[in-house]
Amino acid sequence: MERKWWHNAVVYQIYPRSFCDSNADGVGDIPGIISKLSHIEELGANVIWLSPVYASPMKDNGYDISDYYEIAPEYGSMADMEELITECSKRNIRIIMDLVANHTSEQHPWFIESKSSKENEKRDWYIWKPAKGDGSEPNNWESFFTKKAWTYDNASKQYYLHLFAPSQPDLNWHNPQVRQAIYQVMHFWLRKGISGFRMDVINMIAKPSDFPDATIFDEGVAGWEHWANNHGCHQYLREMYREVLSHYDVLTVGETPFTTPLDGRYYSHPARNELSMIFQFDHVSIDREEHNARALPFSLLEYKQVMSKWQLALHGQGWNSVYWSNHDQPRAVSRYGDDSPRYRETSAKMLATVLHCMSGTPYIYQGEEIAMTNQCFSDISEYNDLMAHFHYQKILARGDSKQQALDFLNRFSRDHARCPVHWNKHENAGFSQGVPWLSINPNYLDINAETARANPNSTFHHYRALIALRQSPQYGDTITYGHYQLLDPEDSEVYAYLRYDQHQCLLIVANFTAKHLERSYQEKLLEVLLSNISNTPTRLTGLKLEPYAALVMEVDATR
Ligand code: TEU
Ligand code: CA
Repeated sequence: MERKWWHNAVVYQIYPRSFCDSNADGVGDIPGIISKLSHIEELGANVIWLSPVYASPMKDNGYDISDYYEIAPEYGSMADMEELITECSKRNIRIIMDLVANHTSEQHPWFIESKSSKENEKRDWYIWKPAKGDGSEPNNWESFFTKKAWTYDNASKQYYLHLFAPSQPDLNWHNPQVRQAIYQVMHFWLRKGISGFRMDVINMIAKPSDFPDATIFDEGVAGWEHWANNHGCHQYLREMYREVLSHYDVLTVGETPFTTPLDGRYYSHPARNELSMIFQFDHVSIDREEHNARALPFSLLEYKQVMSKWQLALHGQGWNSVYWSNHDQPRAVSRYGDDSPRYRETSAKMLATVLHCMSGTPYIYQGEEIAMTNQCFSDISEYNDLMAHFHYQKILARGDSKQQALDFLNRFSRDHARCPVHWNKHENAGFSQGVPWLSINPNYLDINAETARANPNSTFHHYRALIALRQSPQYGDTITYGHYQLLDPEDSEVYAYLRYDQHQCLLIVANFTAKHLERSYQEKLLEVLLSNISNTPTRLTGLKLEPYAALVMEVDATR
C-alpha cells in the first residue's frame, strides 16, 4: 500500500466551545486554542480535528452552519483562524476541519431562500415533499433528535426532511448545484492551508429518489436502511474526490454510523478514491441501544470481537480509525474503565494502550489524555444537549421514571464530553474567567492538565509514550502496518493481541477488571516496551496482571 502521511498520524479532537476561553464570555474560542497549542505539541499529536467553528446559531453547537465562509463571532475572526493555521504549522501540527454538509442550519441563506416559495430557484436545494393524502408526513422516517424526520411548512404547504433537528434541514445532494456549492467551500478552506476534513454523517447524504417507508424498526433511527450508505453516496464521494480532494494531500475521515466492514472498505480502499478512513460505530453501540435510549452491560468479549473484525477486514483493504471517545460519547474512563480515584489513571492508561497499539489512525478527544470523567447531574435542566432532552422525553414516554431517565443520561449524555477542559487548579479549572457555558466538573482540583503534565506517571505521559512508540523508527511500522491477531477470544477479562511483521512481534495484554489475574502466553518475552504498572515481568508464563494492568511487550513468536 502506498504510504500516506496520515497513516501514522495521531489526531487530537478539539471541541472549541469547551476547550479554552480567552475573553471571559464563558465560551471557548480560537485564541484560547492558540494559547494551548503547546499542550498538544507536548503530547505529540500531529493533527487537530477542529469541531465546527463556522457561523452558526449553535442549536447543535455548530453542527448547524449558517455560513460556511465565516467564523462564528463567539469563536473569533477569520484572522484568528488564519493565525491558528499558521501557529499549528510552526509546530508541525496539521488541522482538519469539520465539514457538516448533510444539512445546514435553518438560518442558512440557502434554506431561507428555499423556504421562501415553491418557485424559488433554491427550492430544490433541500428536500421538500407534499403531504400524503391524509395530510401526514411523506414517509415514516424518524430523526436522530425528534420523533419524525419531516417538519411541515405552513406557508408553502410542504414538508422538509431533517435527519437531525428541525433546525438542521437536509441538503438535497441529488442537485448538482448543491454539490458544487459544497465543493467550493472545501476548496476555500483547503486553500487556506488546512489538511483535510472530518465529514459529519457523510454516509447519509444520498437519499433514494422514491423515499420509501422504513421497514426496519428498533435497530436504529427508522429509515436508516434507505439513507445510510446508499450507493449514491459512493458516487458523490468519488465526484468530490475528482473535483476537490485529488488536488490536495489530505486526510479525510467520514463519520459513518450504520456501517459494516464491507462498507468501510468501499469508503476507504485507496483504489476507490473516496475517503482516507471512516469512523465506525460498532464498538460504541455495545453498551446501549442509543436510539431506544436503553443501557446494556458492556461486554469485553463483544468489544474484542468487534475491534478484531474491523482490524482484520480493513488490513490492506482500506484504513481504520480507532477511537474511544469524541464529543458525542461519554468519557472513556467512566464508561469502559474505572473512574474512582483508586483506578482512574491506571484504567485510563490501560484503555489508551489497547487502542494506541492497534492499526489505523488513533483519535484522542480533548481531556481524554488527562483521564477526565463524566459529570453527573441531578436534574434535566442541567443538561444542555438537545439530544439529552430528546432521550429524556423518550424514556419518560415509555413509562420509566425521571430517575431512570437521569440514570441513562448520567451514563451516556453527550454533555459529559462537552464539559469544559480542566487546565489547572484555578477558578473554573482555568477554562474561563467568566461563567462557563456548561458546568465545570468539581473534580478539577485533582484532574487537570497542569497537574498531569507535572507528574511523570500521569495518564498524559502515558499517552505521550504511546504516541512516541507509534512514531518511533523501531516499532512505528509494526504498529502502523503490521498484522493483527487476537489471542484468547473467549477470555472475558483480558484483551490480548499480537501485532507483527516480518521483523518483529509485539504482544499487548490488558486487564479490563479490578481483579488480580494471572495469564500465560506461549511467546517468549524479549522486552517490556511500555506498561502502566511498576513491576516489570520477566516471563509470560504465570504473568501476573494487577487491576487494569496493560503491557506492550516485544516477544519472540517463533515457536
Ligand atoms: O453525529 C451524528 C450522529 O449519528 C449522532 O447523532 C450520534 O448518533 C450521536 O451523537 C452519538 O451519540 C454528528 C455529530 O457528531 C453530532 O455532534 C451532531 O449533532 C450530528 O452529527 C448532527 O450534525
Ligand atoms: Ca470566549
